[in-house]
Formats: sequence, structure tokens, C-alpha cells
Amino acid sequence: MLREQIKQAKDLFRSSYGDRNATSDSPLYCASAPGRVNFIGEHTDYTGGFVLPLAIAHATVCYGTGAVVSKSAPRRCRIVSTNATDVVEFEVSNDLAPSTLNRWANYVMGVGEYLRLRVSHASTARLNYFLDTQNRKPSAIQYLPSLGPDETFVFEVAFSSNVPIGSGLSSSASLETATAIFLEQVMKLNESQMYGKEQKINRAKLCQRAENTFCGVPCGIMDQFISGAARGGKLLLIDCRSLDYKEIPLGSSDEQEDKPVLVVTDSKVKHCLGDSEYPVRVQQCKDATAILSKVNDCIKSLRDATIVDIEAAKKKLGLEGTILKRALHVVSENKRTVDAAAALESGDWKAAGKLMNESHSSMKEDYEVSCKEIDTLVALAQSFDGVYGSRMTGGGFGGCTVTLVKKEAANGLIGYLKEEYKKTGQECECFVTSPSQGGVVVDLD
Ligand code: GAF
Repeated sequence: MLREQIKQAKDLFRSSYGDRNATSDSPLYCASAPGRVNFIGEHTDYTGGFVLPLAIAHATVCYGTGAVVSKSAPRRCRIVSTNATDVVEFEVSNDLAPSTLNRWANYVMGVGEYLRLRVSHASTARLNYFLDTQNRKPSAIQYLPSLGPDETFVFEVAFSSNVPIGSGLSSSASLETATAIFLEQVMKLNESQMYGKEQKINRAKLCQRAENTFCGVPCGIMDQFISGAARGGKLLLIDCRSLDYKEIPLGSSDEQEDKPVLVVTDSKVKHCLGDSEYPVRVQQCKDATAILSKVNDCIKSLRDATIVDIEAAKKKLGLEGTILKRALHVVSENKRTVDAAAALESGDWKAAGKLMNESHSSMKEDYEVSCKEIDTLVALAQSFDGVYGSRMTGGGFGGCTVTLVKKEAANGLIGYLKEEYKKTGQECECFVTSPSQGGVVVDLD
């Protein structure tokens, strides 16, 4: 699949820029980064909780030329994508502002600009502004400095992606991560500087901040993290506070014979995080934390709260209604996520499936991020013979479901979902997936 994406990116590069481009004396680079599906742990990352995602085989490829150049002789960057019609031009400089016309380009511009600021420290005021919005100190996140204070990036690239857009499979994070890995090559970072644990975490933070500040989406770190740090065959249990993570295999050994598969079903109901209820949920979690911290001053985020704290806040402070329901989802989902990782690791598929079903109910009833099409697909899957569990995956309000199903029942399930969903007047798309590799440099030799 990746081969085809690389070919498309190369073809688009040539048809858009020809052989003579602004950086034609620089070498060609290529990077790829996958989308993801979240097994469980939904809407827990932005309160420092636990998530359990896996990378999928669908990926974004970034192909082109790039160089580090002096700021006094700035040249324009040009980017183009198989998912967009026009070439977008911009300069990675202090004057760079998000585009209202080509919103997809903001993910690329944000990563380029933020990477320049971080590594060059050229504009301390602007860097601090970015970091302040995240309550971070400059020292908390650093790439190896390889850009001088008077330097910037110039690049000309083509993107090709087969990660469905607006389907909750993290097309944006794959675009950001592919851009970051591409620019790391332009910066001439070596293998260990790109793929050490710390470096992968720093890259994920950078891409998340670019999305938060440049694209205006207050997302957590899960998507950028899994896109850059995933390893084939493993899910990642990520502690979104410490950013420590553990690789979780499917089953206790490679030999386990009854290993199920994951079926992803795209409801084709499009969602957009920035414009949706997502920011509202982020705020509601902050409101819940403020109330809970009054019963227990150790609670700095919902990650710290327990069901006992929630009960105490109900009695003493009148924690109720919507805010209570939001807190109940997050607190219970954190526990389900840790339990699900243990269940998968030990090959207890029934236990893992039950937790998925409970997670869906919690998102539907308490967090209210599902929609009728997704509920239909989840109910259909849950009723199918051979299915262990099914739930909505991702930010919600549309997008995809993920289902854990016996291998031999997967094709039957896909046929059933397509047929039954069609009766509601809609078409869905399904694919079987397994944990794939995270973002990499693509060798062009
Ligand atoms: C989206 C966000 F980008 C993630 O950070 C996460 O919050 C997810 O929704 C919900 O779990 O994908």
C-alpha cells in the first residue's frame, strides 16, 4: 500500500514542480506516517489519562526537496497534496499566519514554523507565546538545535495520503508527523536523534502544539504520539501525563492460535474536531476538575480523580448533571483502558470485548459524543456471532467504529454490516487492520 502512496507523491511532485524547482540543488527526501485507530481510552488524553491506540496501514507520504537556508534570503515553500487542488505557497518566518483558504496546509505550516522556532530559538518572544499557551516552559521541550538563529526552512513537497479525511482515523496527525520526519531529514538529524524514545515524544509534543496553536484544535497527544512511536504488531498503552508508554501485543505469545482481528468501519459521517463539540468537552473536563479539586486538593486533572471522589463531590458540592456525566466517563474510561491492555496482553478476548462495549455505552450516555449512525453500526456488530466487542473510535460525532472479532468471522461481519447499514439509506466502508509501523524515513534508493 505504501509503495502506491510513494509513487503518487513522486508523480504529483513532478507534475506540480517539474524538474527545476526552487531547491533543485538539494537532495530528495521522503517520509511516511500512519493514521491510527484507538482500541479504547477515548477522550482521556487531554486530561492526562490512558489511551490504547494502534497505527493502521493507511499513511501519508511526504516527498520532495528541502534545505536549511539563511533568513536574509528567504524563499517560498510550496506544498501540494493529492487531497487538494492547489499548490499552497508560504514562507516559514515570523510573519507566517494560518491560512483560512487552505486549512489543510496549516498542519504543515504549523509543524515547519514550530520546528524552526524550537530549534533556532530565533524569536524568543514568539516561542514563549506558543509555549505559554500550553503552560510549558521552553526547556520542557527541545529538539537538538541544528538550525542557527538566522536560519529557516525552505521546502517543496508533495503529499499523498490514503488515510480517510474526517473519519476519525487521524489524517491530520499523519500529515503532521510525516512533515516533521521529512524536516528532521532536512535538518540532518541522524537515526538515533530521530528514533530515540525521547525524540519521538518530543516530536509528538511538537506536532500536538502545532495543531493546538496553529490549527486551533485543542486535541490531546494520542494521535501524534501513535503516528510517530508505533511499532508493528503492538498497540501502545500511553500514559498521557508522564508520556511513558508500554507496547501491548495481541495475545500472550506469537503462537496463540485464536487471535482475533480488528475490523474498522467508516460510517461516512464526517466530523471536524475544531468545529465540533470537542472543545466543549475539553472545557467541561476542566470544569469538573475545578469542582473535584475542592473535595480532594490532590486532583489536578480528571486523571487524579476516582469514583469515590465523584461520589463525595456529588454529596458535598452538588456535582450533578452534564458535568457529573463527563467526569464519570473519563474516570471510568481510564480504568477500562488499563484493564483492556492487560486483557489483550493475556489473550482474554472476552474481557477486552466487554470493556469495549462498556466504553461505547459510556461515550454514548455519559460523554455524549456518539451519533445515531455510529450507534447503529456498533449495535449491529455487537449482535454478530463471533464478535467480542465493538465501539466508536476517535473524537466522535461520526467517523469510525472498531470491532474485535474472531478471525474466521471477520468477512461475514463485514458483509453483514454493509448490508444492514445500507437499509438505513447509507453506505459504510470496512477494512481489517492489525497494528502497523509508526512514521519512518522512506529510503529512496
Ligand atoms: C481526537 C483527538 F485528536 C485526540 O487527541 C483524542 O482526544 C481523541 O479525539 C478522543 O479520544 O482524535
